[in-house]
Amino acid sequence: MTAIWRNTLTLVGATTLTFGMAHAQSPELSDPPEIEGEVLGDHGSHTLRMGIGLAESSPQYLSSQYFGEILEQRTDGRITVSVFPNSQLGDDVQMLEMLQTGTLDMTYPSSSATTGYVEELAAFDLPFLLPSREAAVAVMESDVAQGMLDAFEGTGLKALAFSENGYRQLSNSARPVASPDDVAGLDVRGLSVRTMENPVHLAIWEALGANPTPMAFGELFSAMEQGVVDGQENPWSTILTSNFNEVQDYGTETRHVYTPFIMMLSERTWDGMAPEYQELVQEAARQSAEYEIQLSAEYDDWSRDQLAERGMEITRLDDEQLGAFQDAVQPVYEEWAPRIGEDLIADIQKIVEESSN
Ligand code: KDG
Repeated sequence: MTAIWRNTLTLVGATTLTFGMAHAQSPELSDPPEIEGEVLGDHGSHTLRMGIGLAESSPQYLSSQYFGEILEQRTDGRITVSVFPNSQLGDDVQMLEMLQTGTLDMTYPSSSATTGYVEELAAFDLPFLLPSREAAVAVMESDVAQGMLDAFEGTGLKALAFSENGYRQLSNSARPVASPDDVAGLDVRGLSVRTMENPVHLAIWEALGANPTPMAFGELFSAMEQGVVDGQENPWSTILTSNFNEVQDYGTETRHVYTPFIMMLSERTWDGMAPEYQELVQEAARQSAEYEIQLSAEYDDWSRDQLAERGMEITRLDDEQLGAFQDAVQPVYEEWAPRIGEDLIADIQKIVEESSN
């Protein structure tokens, strides 16, 4: 199995020809950690189908393959995982519903798509709350975050682990953006920006003067291609691995929100597994989440530079410019902090502070 996995990485790491120019498809990626631990006894067979929105070259897909490798190796092939990329099986919201009804085993949404189940998760949608990846990881590893995962109990969803979607950046097809005024367009109309189906994200883009449109990720490429929306916001790695640069000329490093992913299993599937298998699935989810965060970090700045090489005009903001975005989104805190919970936000801010000491 390890050999197959390494082949996959080699393929992903290979270069292909795009418009006559050679572009690397991925940065130098760390190998997945060795799979350790004994092979478990026979508790029946499970084929887990997992749907995700992102592409085969994404850290999410690669680490989900590793998750499958762990399960396969530790059960002598009795548990296998098939990962369906590119929203083939639906978007985050639909796939969560499929997990509840038991028509799909697994999905791996942004936390932002799950706030209808566990409201506290909307804390992660607050703009500029998590200033560094280290701080974000400290929060995701905290008891506060574990409490959010536990709160899914009874929803039909088993939340296994947090990992990294990442810092979201603005891209658009209309103009370079270096300020909220560029988003709002003083002499021209404001940018229409696709957001995830999440009210805090809508509030952010309204505060910035855009015309936000919630939309499923799987519909986004063609919506941008057809000019239904001017832009969107996602981590650089998603913009690159989903080829958004083919329809988006401008990128701005706004880092306005750090979004986690949550690996999810249908509670029905979970309940149908022997306790020993449940423990293994939980452990494999944590191991693959750690690997996903590592891959995502390796992809992040590299993806931005690749996008620039492929012709996207990238605007990086200095402190003053970033400050203008931070000031403009203050109304989001005023509206949402009391609803999400001031105490919860204070707890998260404390973890952030401690992580930078
Ligand atoms: O697999 C995850 C994707 O479906 C989605 O969460 C990506 O951040 C995302 C978005 O903007 O919808």
